[in-house]
Amino acid sequence: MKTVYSPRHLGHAGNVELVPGAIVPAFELPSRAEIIKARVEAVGLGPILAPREHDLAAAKRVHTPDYVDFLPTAYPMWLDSGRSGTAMAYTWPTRGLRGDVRPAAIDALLGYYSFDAGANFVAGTWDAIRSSFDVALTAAELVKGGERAAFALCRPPGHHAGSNFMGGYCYINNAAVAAQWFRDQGARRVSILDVDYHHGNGTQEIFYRRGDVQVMNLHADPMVEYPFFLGHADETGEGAGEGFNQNYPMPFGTDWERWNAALEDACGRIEAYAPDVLVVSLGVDTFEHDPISRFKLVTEDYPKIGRRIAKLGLPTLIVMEGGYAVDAIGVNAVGVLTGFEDS
Ligand code: OKP
Ligand code: ZN
Repeated sequence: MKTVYSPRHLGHAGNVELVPGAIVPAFELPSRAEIIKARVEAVGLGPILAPREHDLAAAKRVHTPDYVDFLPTAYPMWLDSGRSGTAMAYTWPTRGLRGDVRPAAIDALLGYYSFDAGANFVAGTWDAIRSSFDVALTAAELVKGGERAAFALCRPPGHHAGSNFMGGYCYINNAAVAAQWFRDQGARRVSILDVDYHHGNGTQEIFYRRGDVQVMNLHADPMVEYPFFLGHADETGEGAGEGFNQNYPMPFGTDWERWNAALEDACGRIEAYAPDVLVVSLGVDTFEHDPISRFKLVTEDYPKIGRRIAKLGLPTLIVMEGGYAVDAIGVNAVGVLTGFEDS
């Protein structure tokens, strides 16, 4: 399997995030992608390719143009306003406020275009976002060109980013952009399987009213886990999308047996949908030792995920999302890929 990777993610570094009661170094670290890349090399998964540059028009097929255009301006605006360090939102147009008036100040725009304080900017953030987008589309081209599968080693991740909002370390929704790109290239139906520990609220929002992209999401119950406000089992799509969104919220402590039952059900629905291509949002924060998550998958489980996905027999684009147990992230993420290759 070919991997697409860019070192331009490295500039997205030194970020901070809010945890209850404190501001701490962000868990979403540059070393995550470096360790996965090193593991791809160590196991000899296949060649590692640099991305080709793609027009941002492909991002504007799933995000609003004003949102995409905001992203490269965010940090320059932050600097122009006399600040340095990390640009972070602190105010949001929630219920009772005007969400229909785009404000002028960067302080307000950060909140206008986000649902939490988790998508922050430093000097290299836009370049990393841009490279992550290019990585996803370059890997998608490999699959379109006939590869059985390709691995987009995206950083930053994307699945919390919706049509006009960022959040949860995510800015451009790489998996959604790729799914739409496959549609635009002639795929009739595309399935997205999101196995990250957190609900892919952005992906769900983007495709919720569409029947041409099926979205399956396995994640911790949003009653008790981030992103909290979406990802319940009764969210099954709307209008033309009715029946094409499926959520599998699971309790803290979920182990392989329970998680695998959800995976089996999701795979059955994908088989019934019979898509032309599959996009996997691959998070390995389901790992027992993940520092911000509470599932109990073990290292030996990850190749099993890859084997089950391979059994679908579909052209498959695997897009990197979360996973914060940095010491194990390479073995776990690449374990999914070698499991796929072995079957
Ligand atoms: C991104 B992905 C406060 C807790 C918020 C956000 C987690 C984002 C996960 N610091 N945590 O789905 O792995
Ligand atoms: Zn996650």
